[in-house]
Amino acid sequence: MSTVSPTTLRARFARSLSELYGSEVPAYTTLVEVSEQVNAVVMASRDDAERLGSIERVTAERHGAIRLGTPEELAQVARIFGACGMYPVGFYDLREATPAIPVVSTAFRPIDRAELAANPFRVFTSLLVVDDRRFFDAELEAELRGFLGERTLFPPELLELADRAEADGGLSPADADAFIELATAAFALSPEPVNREWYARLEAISSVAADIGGVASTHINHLTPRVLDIDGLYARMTERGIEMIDRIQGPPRTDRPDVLLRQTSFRALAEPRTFREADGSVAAGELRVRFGEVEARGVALTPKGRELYDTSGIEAFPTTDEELDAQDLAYYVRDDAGALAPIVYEDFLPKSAAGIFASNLTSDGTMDTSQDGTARDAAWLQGVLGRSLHDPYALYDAERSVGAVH
Ligand code: OOG
Ligand code: NI
Repeated sequence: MSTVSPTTLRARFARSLSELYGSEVPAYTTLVEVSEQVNAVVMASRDDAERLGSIERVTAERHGAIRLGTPEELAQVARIFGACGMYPVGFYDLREATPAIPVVSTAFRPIDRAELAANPFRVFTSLLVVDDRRFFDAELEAELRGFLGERTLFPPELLELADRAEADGGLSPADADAFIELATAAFALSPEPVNREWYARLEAISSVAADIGGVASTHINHLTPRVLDIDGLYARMTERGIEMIDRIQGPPRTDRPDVLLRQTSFRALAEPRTFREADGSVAAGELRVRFGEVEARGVALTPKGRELYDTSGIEAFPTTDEELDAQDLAYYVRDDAGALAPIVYEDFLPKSAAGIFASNLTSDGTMDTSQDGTARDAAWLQGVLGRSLHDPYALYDAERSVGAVH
């Protein structure tokens, strides 16, 4: 019997989530359509339109964002993504952002170039830091732990299928169907009533804390298509009357080679949700927690290039691939003809992520800055995951040292 490979599971999972999210957030479908139009214009007008990835890759390319409450939930989702050939890469501490968000994050993604080319689906995954005293006092921490400890985000059957896929390098067609269905359903917006008082208490501290700890399930927060011209996309969405956040996050537009990642977003319309009131009655209401985002990707910067970007900005960069390579500012390999081929940036930017989180907050929340934050780092996250947490630079370095692309 034929086996459905992790690569196929990943491509199917990305498509299935895209269908789900499109049915839940219609503006997402508009964003995907406009992205495809913009990509068609770029393909028709630029000879080097595919220098940062084939049009097939870019058209299918999505990143999702999810938010979890406990280390156990994070370890479970790592098994589900592992089944799809997606591994944790990078550590992001969003508590260092302004406004501070009480989460630490990683991104699950394929790590080899061939897998990225086949389908680069990645998911920015955040974990609430319930014991950070700047946000949650001891009593609220205990209540949060109690609430989160009682919920089950991922059914046992889904986790068993995920483990089987990882152990056997894939699933039978029938198991693959079941896996995709269960994995997609785990990220659907739940019709379960939200406890109004509990949600409001958390929301006063952080809307992200309320989105995570105020409800008994998780959901896809956003699903982001990739465009080849984000300025063109921004203009077209604005023309259609969709209000975008006021700027594009990441490097500004320049004539230089595109580097890192540029992103922009719009706030989703209020979504209807049901609430359970203090007297036990159920009432209709709405929440605005999910939004639309789009991104454009450029060449990955080396640690030296990243340092230059963080301290001096993009205008300090040389204007050609040759110079970027010669000064060891960005990652390239040589193709068979000896020409430089960019290694695409496959990760996220903490400042942009903070801006994306912030664009979607109803308030800055509250924080007790007289308290110390709880220490969290990559080693801690790796312990929670129970599997290697990859360092993005190590992956880019390895790719460059392997050499030529064919
Ligand atoms: C994640 C925000 C970060 C990005 O693209 O930088 C992010 C979230 O809102 O959960 O998705
Ligand atoms: Ni995002």
